[in-house]
Amino acid sequence: MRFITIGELLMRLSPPNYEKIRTTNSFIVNFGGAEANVAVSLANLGVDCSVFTVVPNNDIGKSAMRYLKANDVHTSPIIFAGERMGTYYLEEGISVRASQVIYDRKYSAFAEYDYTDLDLTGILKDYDWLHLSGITPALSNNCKILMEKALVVAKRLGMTVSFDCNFRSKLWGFEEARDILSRYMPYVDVLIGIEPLHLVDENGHDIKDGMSMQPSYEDQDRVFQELDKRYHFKAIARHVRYVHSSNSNSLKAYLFFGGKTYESQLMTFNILDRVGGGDAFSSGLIYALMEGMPPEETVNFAVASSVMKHAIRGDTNITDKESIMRLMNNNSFEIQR
Ligand code: KDG
Repeated sequence: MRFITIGELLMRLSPPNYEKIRTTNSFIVNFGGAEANVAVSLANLGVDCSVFTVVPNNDIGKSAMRYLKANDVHTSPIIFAGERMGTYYLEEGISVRASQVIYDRKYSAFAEYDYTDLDLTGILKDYDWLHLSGITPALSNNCKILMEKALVVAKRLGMTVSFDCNFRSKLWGFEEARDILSRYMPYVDVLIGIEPLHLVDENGHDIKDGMSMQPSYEDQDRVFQELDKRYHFKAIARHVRYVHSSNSNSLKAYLFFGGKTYESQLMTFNILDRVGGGDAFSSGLIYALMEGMPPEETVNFAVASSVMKHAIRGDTNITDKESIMRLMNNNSFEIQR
């Protein structure tokens, strides 16, 4: 399986030792971007991965390329153009203090590029799997055009398309996101996350009504079944977080596969760096689906992959399959179902 993702690669700047952005004198450089995070994690699991993005042709763009190459991600589809590398600042939270993200990505090379004449068929034709996320269309009208083209081309080429809704309230409003992302669903095979999708039944009622952020198995199953009736996904998955403090969470996930909903074990863990936990869930899920793991194992592998990321500094799950398996099989975690 050859995997490619399309999305903005971001430079991350974070003060050391839980210092505040306001008072620090130095920043640690990492690279992130939700879609690239998935590619880097998958490449570390041994999958053949490429990223399509646009970065400026300067030393910042080159440093970002070095990061991808160092993680065995192919960079050949990447375009060098524009002026600005999308950047974000991360102030890590601790104890009672929440973390803080400040985006500095407006007018970035990726957001500003004109994709109208881009030969996406030429770029995607050699790949089997395309991963996209709801962050890209939030960035600019050019990026909305890119998303629509990518979905249509991927379907025409018979690729498997995974899509992580990844709603970012700092980038766009809930209603715009809901309307645009809902239109993508007929092109998606593997859906990750269900917010902010618009899911109404024949009577115009939202099928998510009454469903809490921490749903019961029955509620989750009902929504997955309804979603599947409409779009016939290959798989639908979401993870559910239980926050205990800034530095301690529990995580579990639900997977809909072959007409049935599976619930993972609940894993409780301490947090070193929470950023990219959702992307590590996606990479674990995609990897398990590519490998043809049974659904019970797939959902547990995806959760363990995300849990592992929380113990790694930076946005990506730089780890191997054996470490995730070992974590997944550690019986000290509470089994829910
Ligand atoms: O999911 C992790 C991402 O949030 C991080 O890498 C930055 O891509 C990013 C974003 O748009 O928030």
